[in-house]
Amino acid sequence: MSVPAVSSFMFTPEIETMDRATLARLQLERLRASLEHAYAKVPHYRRAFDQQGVTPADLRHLQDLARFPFTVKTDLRDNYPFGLFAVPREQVIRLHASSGTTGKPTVVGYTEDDLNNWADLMARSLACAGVRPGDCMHNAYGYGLFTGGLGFHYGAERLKCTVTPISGGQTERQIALMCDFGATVLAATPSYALNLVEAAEQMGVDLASGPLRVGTFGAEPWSETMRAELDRRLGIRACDTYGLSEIMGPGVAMECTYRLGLHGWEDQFVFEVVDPQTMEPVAMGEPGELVITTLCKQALPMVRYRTRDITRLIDEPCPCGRTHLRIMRVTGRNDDMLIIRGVNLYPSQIEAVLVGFPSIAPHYQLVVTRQGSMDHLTVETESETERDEDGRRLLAHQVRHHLKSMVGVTCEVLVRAPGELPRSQGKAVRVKDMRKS
Ligand code: DLL
Repeated sequence: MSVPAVSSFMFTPEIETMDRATLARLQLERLRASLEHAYAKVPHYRRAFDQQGVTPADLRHLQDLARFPFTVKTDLRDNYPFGLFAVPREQVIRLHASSGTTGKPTVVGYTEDDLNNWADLMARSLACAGVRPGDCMHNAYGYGLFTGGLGFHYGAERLKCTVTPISGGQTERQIALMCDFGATVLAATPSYALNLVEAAEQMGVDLASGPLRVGTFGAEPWSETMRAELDRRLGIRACDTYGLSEIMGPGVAMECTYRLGLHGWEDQFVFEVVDPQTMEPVAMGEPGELVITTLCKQALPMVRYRTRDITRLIDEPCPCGRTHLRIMRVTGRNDDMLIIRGVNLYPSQIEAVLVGFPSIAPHYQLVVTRQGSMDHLTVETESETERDEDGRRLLAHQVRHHLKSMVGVTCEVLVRAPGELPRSQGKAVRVKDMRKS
């Protein structure tokens, strides 16, 4: 097999603090092998490279990657289920899939080396966030076709943590087990972590006074205000973790305890940020769409995958000493951006205003409708304690004003009674777009 297996590691200063020139040489060598592997084994890549008039031999410098074609989600769908695999199906020992809201799911596969490598990367990511061997991890990411549960599971085992494979749901039971087992690490989506905190408080359990120390939250956008809320109510340091199934799952990038952006593991991936309109690379530090190329994936190499995630890259040194580029917190996806009366808006901007607003519970859903030729936004949120309808109307009025002045958007606000909005069991559904129906 042309793509090398990567040796086992946990905390790897020789990789994570490698000087950038050596890192670039390693990337170039691995990128060549990965492009050759994709070109030789995947008809889709051969066709796409040929159409663009490039072959792997054209990659002389890392910058030459910009000459290669992008890969998009529909390429996976068009080649459903296994058409993008670069190894015979018999060598693929695990499948995951994401539930497409429309059409076919996207299927991803892993060889034994891929799984080994993923567990190593997850162990490294967890260590980066301050998790240590001997920690007790309560893993509330969903197990199954979603990559979150098993990704964190094998990474934590590799780091020699004790793992509770609880998955999502049965929230009250989860709290009892967290207390009984003395969980020190919580792995969950931030919206489910919030659901857990709230349920614990209702049960009279103060998780903040227990042994919980680290939160590794990701799989959906979340604001700094939400982070402060989770830190306080859980008594932890919450770190952001980023990944996507097409690239591997979780373990693509992770915050260190300084929390100044997520270290993107550049020995495994090449990160680019492009202008989503022109598709040209943007300058370092400028926002745009994140594009990722895998360097070591055997079963499913990905060349310039358009993530749709909006972020920026930072190449300044981090106080932790890691030299890998930092991916700034993903604020939203291209396709999640709402345009309401000419204002561009991500749900996480609304979240930042609602979380921490006095008397408002940090739960919300955005409903977009069309009224005539205008898009209309209704923000549904919840009062923490107010059951009286007039009281909630007054609160809605205040929230509406605050949103107008902070985000610049005119919208309707409905404040529901405590407990009325649906709670997240995994990834929260923040936007209900009724314009298409
Ligand atoms: O969400 C993998 C994952 C699991 C990441 C557990 C972190 C923790 P997908 O289901 O394929 O994979 O969804 C990937 O989720 O393109 C982003 O839009 C979003 N996303 C993931 N992590 C973050 C994050 C997993 N930290 C899609 N912040 C990505 C914002 C995130 N958005």
